[in-house]
Amino acid sequence: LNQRSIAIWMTGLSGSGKTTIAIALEQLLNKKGFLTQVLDGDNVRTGINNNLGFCEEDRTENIRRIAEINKLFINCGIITINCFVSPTIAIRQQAKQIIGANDFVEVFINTPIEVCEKRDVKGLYAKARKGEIKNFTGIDAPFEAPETDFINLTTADTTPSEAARLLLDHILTKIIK
Ligand code: GGZ
Repeated sequence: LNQRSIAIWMTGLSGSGKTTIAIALEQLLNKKGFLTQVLDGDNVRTGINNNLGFCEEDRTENIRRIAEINKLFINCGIITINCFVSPTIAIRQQAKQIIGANDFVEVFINTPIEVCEKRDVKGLYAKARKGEIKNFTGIDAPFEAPETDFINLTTADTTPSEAARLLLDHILTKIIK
């Protein structure tokens, strides 16, 4: 294999654009011949983590298991692209510690909550405002933005494919052997 594998760890609010950027990045990487695996709620919370909810303890266990899954992919040379809210500094620190700081690139998908709420792709913000969903990140559960050692991507003024390009430029030197 002509690649060094790492975990790309995207954090951000629901609807911030994590998965959209991940898929765009995956296509760019695949075109260059890199093997990738996108991990997000749709393929992890529906399966291996389907016994977990959104209280702090369950989120921590969600991210712990995901970090362990990351190690398996990295071990066989596949670049992982993670799309999890992972709302606190402590929860992301846990992931970084399990995966190893050398193989961990943190990316903040920095979309203001007003924009996420306006998009409301899944109608979850409306439900959270009505109290039909409790513990919703940004509404009645915390989100802590990264403070150090992260790549900042904005989406209000950048298209997903532009964001993916910028991200690719950041990681290319890390993944070429
Ligand atoms: C946050 C929630 C919640 C609550 C359901 N809080 O936009 P989505 O739908 O697809 O992304 C959100 C996803 C968050 O799951 P994660 O595994 O990324 O969260 S964490 O890292 O905190 O464990 C959203 C949906 O699940 N969702 N309820 N209460 N997001």
